[in-house]
Amino acid sequence: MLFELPPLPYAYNALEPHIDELTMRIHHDKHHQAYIDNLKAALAGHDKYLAMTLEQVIAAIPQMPKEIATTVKNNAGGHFNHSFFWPLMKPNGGGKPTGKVADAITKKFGSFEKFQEEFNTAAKKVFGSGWVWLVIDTRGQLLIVSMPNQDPVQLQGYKPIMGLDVWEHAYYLKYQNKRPDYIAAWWHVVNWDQVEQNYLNAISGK
Ligand code: MN3
Repeated sequence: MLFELPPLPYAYNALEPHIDELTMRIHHDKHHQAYIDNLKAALAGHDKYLAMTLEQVIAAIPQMPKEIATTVKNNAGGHFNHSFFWPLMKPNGGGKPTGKVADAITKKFGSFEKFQEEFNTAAKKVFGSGWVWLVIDTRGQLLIVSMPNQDPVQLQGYKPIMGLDVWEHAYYLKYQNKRPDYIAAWWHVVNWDQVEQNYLNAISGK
């Protein structure tokens, strides 16, 4: 069985004070695990999909039987998105991007600060539960996109570079209704080395 909870690449309290320990424990151990459990349940009896990688399952969603397609999208998306999200953060992260992704951000958005502003605006505007993503499109162009629920950006033809979970479960214990405070805090834990790696993988077609 390929669908398993990846361990956090740091301690539960490592992102304090920006992201609190209890939120990380519940978010990782309960919410992420639930997506995996629900994905397995939805695919039970559909052996073809159980033999696939998570990425292959996501790519196959448009062709899936109607009775499982939405459940698989929600939960395969949830599993992928969260697996992608944890390494995007690290203790003593933050600052500014470096390398090729930094150049691409400056080229596309004018400056890192303008990119950050646009990303923040998109994150604040997500209505209800969802994510905001920095992706590349099929031409390799950087783009900021919002996705509802756990909808995977791959189904829109994008490759993810970095993403921010703005579901209330990601911040409510510490920040309650103040999503903008959570977004501002999150920049202090961004792992720019991972963002650069994601960008290099994406543009090289990995
Ligand atoms: Mn989440």
